[in-house]
Amino acid sequence: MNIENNLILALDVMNKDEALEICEKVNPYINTIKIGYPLTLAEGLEIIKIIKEKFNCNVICDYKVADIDATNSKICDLTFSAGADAIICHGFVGNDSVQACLNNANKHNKELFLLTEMSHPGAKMFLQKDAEDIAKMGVEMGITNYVAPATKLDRLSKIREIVGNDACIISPGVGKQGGDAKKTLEYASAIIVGRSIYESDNPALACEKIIKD
Ligand code: NUP
Repeated sequence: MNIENNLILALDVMNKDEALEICEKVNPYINTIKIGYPLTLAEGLEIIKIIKEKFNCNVICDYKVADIDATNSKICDLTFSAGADAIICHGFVGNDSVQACLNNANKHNKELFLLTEMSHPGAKMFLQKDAEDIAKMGVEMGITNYVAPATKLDRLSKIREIVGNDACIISPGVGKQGGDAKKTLEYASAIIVGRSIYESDNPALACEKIIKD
């Protein structure tokens, strides 16, 4: 996936008009939009095509798919059929569940991102201890796209070491969660930024600042 300026917008607003207004403002800087449950539950899966058709951008669906294989497959099928270019799945559920997502992404000729470790403080409680094994599992499965935290650079660099330099790592946690764009990009292929852009009085300027940083 070609990610302009190595910057992905996390569009976690909860209404279509607001979402489109922000997309319009950041359009000169951003060609990859990540949507998640907030916008999808508010507006339905149709929002994927609406955004794609209006802005000709990549849409990554951050649905953190984490169920048994059969259910994962259905979730991916609906998401890709709705037009998504990529979906994010959890790794802690194990290789059969992840394989179902991978198979479905391949069937649709779309991409899968494997979430290894999360960026929030609570990730230390359970997920952190298994994150390296999750990344190793991804490599064994032939997965080339990962999500890893901008808030813990030591962990991000460890995951980069495991998945190798050719893999694509997208990294959330820059800005509001405390991560630094420039330092994160020493290890990550692209950063994911939400609130620091969409809550800004001037989302375009916020993008510009992040890119120039
Ligand atoms: O570990 C993760 N941390 C994280 O923040 C995995 C994620 N997918 N995210 C998502 O990235 C989160 O749900 C939100 O959509 C975005 C970060 O947004 P913000 O903190 O920049 O507002």
